[in-house]
Amino acid sequence: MELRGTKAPMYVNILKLDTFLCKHLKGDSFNGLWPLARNWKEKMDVGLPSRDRTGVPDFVLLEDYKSTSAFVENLKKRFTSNLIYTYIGEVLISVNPYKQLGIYTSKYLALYRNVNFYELPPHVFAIADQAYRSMRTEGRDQCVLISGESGAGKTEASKKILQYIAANSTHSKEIESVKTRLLNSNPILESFGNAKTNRNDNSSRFGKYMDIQFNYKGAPIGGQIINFLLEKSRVCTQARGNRNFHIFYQLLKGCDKELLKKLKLSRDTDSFFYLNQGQCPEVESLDDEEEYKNTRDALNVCDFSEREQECLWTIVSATLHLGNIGFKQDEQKHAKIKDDKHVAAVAALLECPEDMLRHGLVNRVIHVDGDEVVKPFNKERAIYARDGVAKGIYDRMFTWIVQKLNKSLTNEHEENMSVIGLLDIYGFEIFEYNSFEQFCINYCNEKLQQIFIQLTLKSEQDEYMNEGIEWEPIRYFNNKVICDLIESKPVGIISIMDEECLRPGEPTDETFLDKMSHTIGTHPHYIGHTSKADYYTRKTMRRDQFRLLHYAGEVTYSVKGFLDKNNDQLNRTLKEALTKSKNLIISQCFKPEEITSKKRPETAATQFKTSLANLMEILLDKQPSYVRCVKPNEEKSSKTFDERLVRHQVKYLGLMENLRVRRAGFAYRRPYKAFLARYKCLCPSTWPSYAGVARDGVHLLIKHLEWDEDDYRLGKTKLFIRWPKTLFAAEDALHSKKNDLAIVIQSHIRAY
Ligand code: AD9
Ligand code: MG
Repeated sequence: MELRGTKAPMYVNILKLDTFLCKHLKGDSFNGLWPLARNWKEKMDVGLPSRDRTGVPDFVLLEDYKSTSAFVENLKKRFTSNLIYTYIGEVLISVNPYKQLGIYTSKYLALYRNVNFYELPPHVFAIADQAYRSMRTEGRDQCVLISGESGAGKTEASKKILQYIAANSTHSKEIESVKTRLLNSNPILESFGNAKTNRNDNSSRFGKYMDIQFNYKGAPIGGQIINFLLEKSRVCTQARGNRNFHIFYQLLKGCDKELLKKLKLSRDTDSFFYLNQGQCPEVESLDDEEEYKNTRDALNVCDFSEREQECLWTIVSATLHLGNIGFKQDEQKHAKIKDDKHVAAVAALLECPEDMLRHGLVNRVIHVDGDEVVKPFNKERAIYARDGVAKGIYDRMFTWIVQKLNKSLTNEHEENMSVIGLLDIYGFEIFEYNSFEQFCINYCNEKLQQIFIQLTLKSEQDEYMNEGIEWEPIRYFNNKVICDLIESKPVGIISIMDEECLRPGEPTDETFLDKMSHTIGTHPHYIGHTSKADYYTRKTMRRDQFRLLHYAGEVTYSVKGFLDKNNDQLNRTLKEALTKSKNLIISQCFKPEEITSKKRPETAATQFKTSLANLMEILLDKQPSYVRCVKPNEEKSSKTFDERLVRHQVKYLGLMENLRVRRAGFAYRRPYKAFLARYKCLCPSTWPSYAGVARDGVHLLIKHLEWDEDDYRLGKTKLFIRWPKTLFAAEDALHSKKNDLAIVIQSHIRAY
């Protein structure tokens, strides 16, 4: 609205008018964006021809809302019209366009600022704006949960939300530095935690939850990141078409000659075993050399000192040298180190005792009655020990980086702050071969689905009940039963696995599988060899497999490696060598207490379970928004919409269930006071103010607007509107009213 800028002599009066308008028309029709909103709304009106081509922007408007085919068809229409966003009520569905659409520019950032949710086409910025405004106006912490399968666009969505918040939150010089750090934490984490996979050139191989903290003025003052379960096996092995974490290639391609020499490296990625297995040194969409510069810049912005950066490079380089340590085997099948050069390089780079490292790579030392007994490894176990060190140092370095970022993002001044959390976590995974990693990832998705159910489906029903609105309970599948199967004690899968890991004797993956069959073999969501599964099901499973009926579908896991991965133990001698390291980061990551402590460290699955339980507590405390990301095809193409693939995702994201509940109820609801404040000018009895109870005022207003009885319900504290179109009619009426008022203003101005 230009009025604020208008000069005296009308200044005082215009200001009065301005205040008058702001007070009585809390809204935004003067922001010059109305035509856009109007176009959008026209498209939403049932029966308009454009709807056939571009689909509906909110699934609640879908006539055949129970049909998955109609749902997928609508997504397809929108995808082919470059409309990648669609709502289910307030849940945003986003389909990866695999091309730049020009919808994240400063123009769009301004467009969505302070505009009510339903007034503009669906967009991830609308979600960000709503979260930000609810945090400010209602004073409630928010979180945005972003889910979807690998390559569906989760990380991009989380970056857009951060971009929106950085651009549209309060500004000041001091705040700018916080914003820059928040934005720069992303390239650092992506360099060390993302990798090229067959599904995504920039796949996040860790889960991430990030809190953005705000002061009472709504300015970002700090942040905190929690990382989950880095896929550390990638450090040592990559399937064909996959790469190791980006940082390895960035360092080799981008660092100067001097550093390269110091790190005893060559630029040839193929000369490193940890880099050449995927046979994919280059990725078209990635410029490793350029990214190295970006990573260094970001490290500088986030307060990583020169020395700390150097330590990071030595660890990355030591990891590569570890991978090149080969072993041979003598007649007694004892492993011998083949190439001393690389052991020496690792010891020199990590500044730890070479003899200890050498000894630990080929021997296990056990303590029997106070005596040390040395047991030589065979070649296979030596490789396992070597890979254990590589995974251990890389994984702990990653956690160290997160902690360092948290220090850089710590807000030291303010205590009373509000928070918006962003969760970007791996989606459900069903591969041909599923192992411990998929088990953890899918367990995580079960927990998130549970929270989704708890917070949306259930709270939706609860709200109707609390508001005293008649409501036919909707039946939905509660996946708690599967979460319990995995995590309950003492007969959940994790518990059984832990018990087997700790058991004296010779526990193996097979004994673990047997134990599961005995204890949970009859569970309705577990299928093992001795359970009562039908003949066909069992025939399709190998002896080393078990199957879980997840909410998203069946997944068959191979138990191979479960116990080792869960134990996650580094050979004691090697760990001791690392505790003696003079490398700044390694010495912080491997503390001597770890060796001396009698307490057994928690298993990987139990640690993961605890971190998920903490995450659930954090999320349950906040008001959630959802972005559900969908991948249109497996080819990373902007042209193909694979209906089968999308249908599958619609199913496992629980979108049909979500729509069913939303559609069974009311698309829109607002507290009486807020509703009246916005629309009171539409009724002579409530304008310019209404002295009575807000609920009665709204009732008068609705009567005046002649709404159909069935289109709304009056709850205890809120008005419920069944269809968005009812709301749009009110918005249109409001718009014409504001136009009339604008004319009045103009005439006031002229009169001066
Ligand atoms: V994974 O589980 O981390 O493997 P994500 O995070 O779901 O996965 P990501 O956000 O990385 O997927 O998106 C994959 C690629 O799709 C990006 O690198 C972009 O090239 C592309 N993409 C995703 N979203 C958009 C978008 N809104 N606009 C344009 C996009 N391209
Ligand atoms: Mg990602």
